[in-house]
Amino acid sequence: PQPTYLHDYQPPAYRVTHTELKFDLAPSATKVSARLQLERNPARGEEALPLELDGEGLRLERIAIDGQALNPDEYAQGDSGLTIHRVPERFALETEVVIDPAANTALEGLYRSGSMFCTQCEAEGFRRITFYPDRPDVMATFTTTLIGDAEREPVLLAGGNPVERGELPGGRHFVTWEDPHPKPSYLFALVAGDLEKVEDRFTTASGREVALQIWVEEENLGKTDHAMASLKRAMRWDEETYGREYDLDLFMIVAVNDFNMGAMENKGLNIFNSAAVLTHPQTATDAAFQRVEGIVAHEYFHNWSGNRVTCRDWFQLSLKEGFTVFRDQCFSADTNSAPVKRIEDVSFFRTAQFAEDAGPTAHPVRPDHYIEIGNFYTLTIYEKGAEVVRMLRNLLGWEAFRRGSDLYFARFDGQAVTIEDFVGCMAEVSGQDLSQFMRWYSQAGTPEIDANGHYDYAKGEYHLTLRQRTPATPGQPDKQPLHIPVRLGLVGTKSGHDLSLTLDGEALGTDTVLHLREEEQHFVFTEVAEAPVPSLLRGFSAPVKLRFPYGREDLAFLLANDSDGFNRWDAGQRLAMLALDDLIAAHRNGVEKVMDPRVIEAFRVLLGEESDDKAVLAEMLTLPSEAYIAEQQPVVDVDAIHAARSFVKQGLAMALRDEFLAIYEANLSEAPYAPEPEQIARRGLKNVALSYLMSIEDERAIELAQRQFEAGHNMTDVRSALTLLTHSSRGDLAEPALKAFGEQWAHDPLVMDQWFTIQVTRPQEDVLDRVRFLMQHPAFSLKNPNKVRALIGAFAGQNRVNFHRIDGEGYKLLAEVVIELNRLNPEIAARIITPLTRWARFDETRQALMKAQLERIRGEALSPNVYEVVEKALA
Ligand code: HT7
Ligand code: ZN
Repeated sequence: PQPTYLHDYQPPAYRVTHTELKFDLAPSATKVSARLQLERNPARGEEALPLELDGEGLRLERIAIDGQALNPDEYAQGDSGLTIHRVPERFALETEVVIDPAANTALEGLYRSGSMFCTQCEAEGFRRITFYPDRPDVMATFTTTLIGDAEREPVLLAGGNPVERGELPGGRHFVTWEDPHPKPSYLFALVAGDLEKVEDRFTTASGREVALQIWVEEENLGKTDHAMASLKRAMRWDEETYGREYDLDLFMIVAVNDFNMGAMENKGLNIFNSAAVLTHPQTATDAAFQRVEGIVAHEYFHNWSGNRVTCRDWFQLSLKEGFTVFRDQCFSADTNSAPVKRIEDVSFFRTAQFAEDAGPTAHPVRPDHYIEIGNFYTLTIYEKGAEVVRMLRNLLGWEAFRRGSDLYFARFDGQAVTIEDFVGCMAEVSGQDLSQFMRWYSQAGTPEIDANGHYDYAKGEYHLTLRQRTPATPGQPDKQPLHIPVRLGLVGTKSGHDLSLTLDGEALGTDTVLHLREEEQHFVFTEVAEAPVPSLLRGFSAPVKLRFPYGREDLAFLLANDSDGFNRWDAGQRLAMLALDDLIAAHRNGVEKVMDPRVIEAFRVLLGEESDDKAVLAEMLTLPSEAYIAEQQPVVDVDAIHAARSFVKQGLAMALRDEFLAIYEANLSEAPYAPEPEQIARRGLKNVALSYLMSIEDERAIELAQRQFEAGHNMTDVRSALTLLTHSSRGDLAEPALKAFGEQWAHDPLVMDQWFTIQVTRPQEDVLDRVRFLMQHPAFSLKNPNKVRALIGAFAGQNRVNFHRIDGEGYKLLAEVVIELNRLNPEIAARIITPLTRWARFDETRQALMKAQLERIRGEALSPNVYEVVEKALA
């Protein structure tokens, strides 16, 4: 497969002004009739160019221009599309093709999910439906007629408004939909099946009535309340925060069980992975409730940031995804606990995106080439893209940022544009020079800042030096300095308060943003009344690694005194990391491990605090994950990391048993379940305390966990308890609970996903046999992406000690799955392989074992998706 390059971009030779589609639905032979109104694009000059259409796996039955069937010598058909050698300046192209949705296991284009028909067209799925210029800069209005069996597919949905429906002979019926907003093909969608709807209404700020519908299979009718409430909150928030109103009379969400990602923002007809929309207190955890709220909002926000203003080409993917993730993060922060949301987002980012940036598939927020665009729906495009937008917000301030956003939507409404267009609006409204800032989009890798500071007692000055450097990434050996906003405060060691900041004679308050532009910069704060500890990169003001030679006392001080909630948490993480580093070294050297009393004392203080933010406290009590610890090690030693982290957890549990118990008991509640911040925080804190107590298999803790499991009050508590029982060393605790849970929920696929994950993330050594055993379970299927993620993804991504077994059996299992999935669902195969691509981070023995499995995969006939990833991993 050949790469596509950004620098080769050319506008389309022909535009489509209107698209008319007719689907005669049948599982193995759906007939798709298309009538495209086309015209030459003056942007490509006067010359009459051939018409190139994308198309894959289509059986062409008819092709005509302006009603005249084409002769075979007037066009050429290949594996990836069709070329018509000569066409008029303006014309109607008619095609009829036959496709096989039942055989479509890749879940791109039109496919079957159970007995439903549904589509996924982003990024390049539409070409599996009909011949079309399947690129985001071709935008057309759509009229879609769906014909289905009146009994099997009583519901026929597409984007826009329904304009006609009727009966047809042979028990068939049809519905015609019209979408008045020009859209690219990737936003096309249809769903057909036996579905039920839950309906609500929303009145927009300007007084328009919008019907809101969530379509589900009948058994899921009781699981839509939270998604509907989230949708309405998101609609209001986007009006109030960004001045954006919804623009159709109808907004539909459909839940499907087989879906490659979380959800899809198709115009007027969002299609959701059922895991991203269905919730019920008995079946979904607090985390799932929050995830649903975030994803519903994300897809809704795309209606403006993505649909009304879309991407010129797929290199600009972060234009819509980075901006929309930033918007959904802010929405969730406003709706729930803002500091906790930031802590959760950053701890995920620093673990997973930093690892991507340091691995063989590292790429810029705007890549300059790809083989398979499906491989670029990454943490870099989404999450780092959001961090880049957040930096813009921080550099400009909210008001100017909002004006920039207004300008962007007004100027480019109905257009397909570039990242320059977006940043250009921000520069225009603020008058700031953002040219150096643009490097964030073109340069891959995680910048590292080395900070150093000292206090000059005699002069009352604090001197801070910042040095930046971005390590080389594949294809980018040399990096340029970036424009980095470093937010900071100086916390007085005597007063424990933020000190006033004066820089170059200017008074800046107690919290400011430094603009780091050079490789090295010195800042001298004057009139600093007492010796401070610097609180750097507050709120994670830039997606960088910041090093500062903090002592343990400094960190304990910041943990107790920093006014920035995020940095207080971060100081606790840094303190724990110092202790963990020592223990990892001790484990490696076979030296006895000793618990650092300063960590115990810091935790004792936290546990004794009358914290009014229980959610933040729960985060502060959570040790850095094994994955995060691994990120900090030059060579990852999975066993030492696991041993060190368990040792710290057990040490804290032993030293602070009574405090954890008191926290657990103080946060028990009999209140009916609600996914509200205050309740979520209590449950989170209670379950963190229980996890410490269970780490030492304390008899009282076992009793509490069993009672919590059996009480079955809500899935958050049940899942926490079941996980702790299952992950304990006591088979007599695990097996009866797993059995009871498995039997109780055998009918619910989303709960069974949790049952799989809990089992395959056990630390016990025999877990690999269990993974293989569960792969044969009737509820498991390699064709269902949720099942693959719940079982294989969780094992390879979350069970680090067992996936990285020194006999290589974990790697072998993953390779077997990748080889099978490469045939069934290349997009999922190319994602699930990720842990193997990180071989360079491990010891030589594991490196060899992992590379051997990558070579084994390379020996297969590979899809472009897996080929691209494997080639990069072995380069
Ligand atoms: N924009 C959507 C992307 C998406 C997708 C991409 C590739 C393959 C399948 C997919 N399903 C959805 C999701 C989003 O970011 O909102
Ligand atoms: Zn998105």
